[in-house]
Amino acid sequence: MKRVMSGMQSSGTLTMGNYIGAILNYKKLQDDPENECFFTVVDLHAITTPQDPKLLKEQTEAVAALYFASGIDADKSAVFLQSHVPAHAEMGWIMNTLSYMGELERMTQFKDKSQKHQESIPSGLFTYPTLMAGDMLLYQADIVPVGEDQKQHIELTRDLAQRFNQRYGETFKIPSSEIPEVGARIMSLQDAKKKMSKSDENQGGFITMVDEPNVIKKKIMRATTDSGNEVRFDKEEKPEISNLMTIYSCLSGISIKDIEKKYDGLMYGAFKKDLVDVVVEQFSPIQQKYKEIRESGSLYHMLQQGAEKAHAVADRTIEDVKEKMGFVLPVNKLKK
Ligand code: ATP
Ligand code: LTN
Repeated sequence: MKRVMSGMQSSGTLTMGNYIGAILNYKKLQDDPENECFFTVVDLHAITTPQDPKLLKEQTEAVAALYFASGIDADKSAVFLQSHVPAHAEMGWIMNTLSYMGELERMTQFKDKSQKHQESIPSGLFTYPTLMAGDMLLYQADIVPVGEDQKQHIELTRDLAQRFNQRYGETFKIPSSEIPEVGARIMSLQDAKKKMSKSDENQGGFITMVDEPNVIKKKIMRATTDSGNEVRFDKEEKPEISNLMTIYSCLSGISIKDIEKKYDGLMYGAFKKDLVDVVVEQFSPIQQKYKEIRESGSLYHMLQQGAEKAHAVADRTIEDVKEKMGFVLPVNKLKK
């Protein structure tokens, strides 16, 4: 059996970038009976940037419901909230003490995100990768499905795991990232130099998984393109249309080459109109299921089921880690 572990922040509503870059792989990995999967909503990570309490609650429930609506199955996988398993915070602290300032300073996500908070950078943004390392290591993950932007964090996790193993004896599996070949970095619809991100202030830059068809249409038709009209994949010269072609390909299963053939001689307008249909067709059934889940009142129970599975693994790891580090264990945890 292989362990699979991943998470998404409840810092906004999931975008098509999250869906293409991560959820599609979650599903593929879940459907392999050789894998045991843990998928979490990382609400403790979400608060590394300021969150309104009411919004955080709503977004956390929405992200969890979207996992299920996308086909992540509560019986096959453990789906849970990070804050329901306190070992995450504990392991995050331990990883924090194991890490060096220099290696955290090199993280590109920290460099990007801290720019938005010039005057007072939240220290949680700086130590974010150590909390994330704890997430993976608690479950002894073999495979971590993520988008391209998280690769550096997983490399750091591997270093921290090796450091721990060397200092305290063999404890952690060394996790590997699984990044899709196509769609690992979906770009903003308004600025092809920026990653599509759910916390972007420019709403036109992203499409969420719960956007209505008319909103999807507006955002795609207004997406920036170059001044030409040839539907041709060229990331350097034509980054905007290439991004839209990537989205089309990932959601329809049609290869980039075949998309080029299909739209040979046609203009951007015709391509964009079809892309609207492709996106709406993909998200409509998910949105229908999402509504049913939100209305059924079963979400909290499904998350409880996930938390129990997560606890069983995470609590064992944290005890082992603490014992190896020389912590005095409470009397009811002492081995007979
Ligand atoms: P935030 O804007 O709050 O930083 P985000 O939209 O970048 O959030 P995360 O919760 O940080 O999303 O990421 C969840 C998962 O989705 C990660 O595996 C991440 O790599 C992937 N992901 C996020 N954005 C994209 C994107 N534009 N293209 C492909 N994958 C993405
Ligand atoms: N940092 C990740 C979210 C995340 C994660 C994880 C992903 C937190 N913990 C563990 C994989 C495994 C992000 O996407 N920004």
